[in-house]
Amino acid sequence: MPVEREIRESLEDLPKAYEWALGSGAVKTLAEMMKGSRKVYFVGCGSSHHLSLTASRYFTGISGKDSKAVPAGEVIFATEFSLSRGEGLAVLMSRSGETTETVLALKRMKEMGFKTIGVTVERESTLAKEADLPLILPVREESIVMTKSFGVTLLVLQIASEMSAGVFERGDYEEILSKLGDVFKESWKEAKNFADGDYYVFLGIGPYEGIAREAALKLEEMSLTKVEAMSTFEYRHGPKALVEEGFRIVIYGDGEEEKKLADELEGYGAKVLLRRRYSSGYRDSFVQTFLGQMLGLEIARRKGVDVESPRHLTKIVKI
Ligand code: F1P
Repeated sequence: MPVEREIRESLEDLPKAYEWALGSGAVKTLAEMMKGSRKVYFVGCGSSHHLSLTASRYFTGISGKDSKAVPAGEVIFATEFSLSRGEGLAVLMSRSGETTETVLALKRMKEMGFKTIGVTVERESTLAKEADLPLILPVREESIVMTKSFGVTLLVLQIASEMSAGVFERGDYEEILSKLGDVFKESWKEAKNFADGDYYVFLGIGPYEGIAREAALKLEEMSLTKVEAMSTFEYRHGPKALVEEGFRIVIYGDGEEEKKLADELEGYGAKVLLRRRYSSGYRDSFVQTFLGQMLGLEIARRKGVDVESPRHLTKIVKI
C-alpha cells in the first residue's frame, strides 16, 4: 500500500531532509532571496496551496515581512486582484512540477518581473527548468495523494524562512526530530480513536490554518468524506450552528482560547480533539501534518474506500 508506506516513510525522510537542508546551496540561496525581498508570494494548487498557506504565515511570523499565499488559479485567472504589481519574490510549489495552473503562474509572474523559485521533487519538470532557482527536494512519492512530501517541503521552507531572518537554531528542530516516533504513534492513536464520526471539522490559526485545510483535503481525497476547515475562531461566527452529535472537531493548538472553544463545542454534542503542540511557536507545523493523513487512511478503511486511486483524481492536474 504506497499511501500507508509513504506516510510511514516520513520517519526516515524528515530527518534526512533536515540534514540535507542544512548543507544545501539552493536552500541558502532561497534564504538570501527571501532576505532581500520586501514581499514573498507562495503559490501552488491543492496540497501545494495548503503548503503555501502554512509557509507564508510561518515566514511572516519569523521575519516580520509581508507575504501572501495565492492559489495558482488566482494568479492566472484573476491576476490583478491577487498580486500587487511588479516586485517581489514568488515561491511556486508543485510536487510534480507540471500542474498546468502553477506552470502558467510561473510564466505570468516572470513576465511581471518577479524573481521565481520552483519548489518540487521532480528535477526534470517544467517548474524546475523554468524557474530562476529550482529547489529540488530529496523525497520521492508515488501516490496520487500527497503525504510525506508535504512535511518534507514544509520543513525545508521553515528552515529557509528562519535562515533568512538569521534566527535558525538547530536545537528546536533536533528536539522535535528526536521525538518523531512518539509524535507518530500519538497521532495514529488519535486517528484511530477519532475515526468514528459522521462529520469532520478542522480548525487552526496562523501556520496551523494550512495544516487544518490540508487535513480536510486528506479526508476528502482518501476517504471521500465531506469536511470543513477554517481559521479556528471563525467557527464561532456561524458554522457552529451546525454542530450536533456525530461531529468530530480537530483544533490544532491547545492554548486557553482553544480550550474555551472546545468546551463550547462539546456542549453542543461534538467530540473535540485539541492537538497538542511539540514546540513553542509553530515550529512543529511539519509534524502536525500526520494526523490528517492517518485519519484519512483510517476512515477510508472503515468505509472500504481505496486510498490508492481516489475517484476523479489524478496525480497531476493538466488542463
Ligand atoms: C497538486 C494537486 C495535489 C492533489 C491532486 C492533484 O499537485 O492538487 O495536491 O493531491 O493529486 O494535484 P502538485 O502541483 O503539487 O503536483
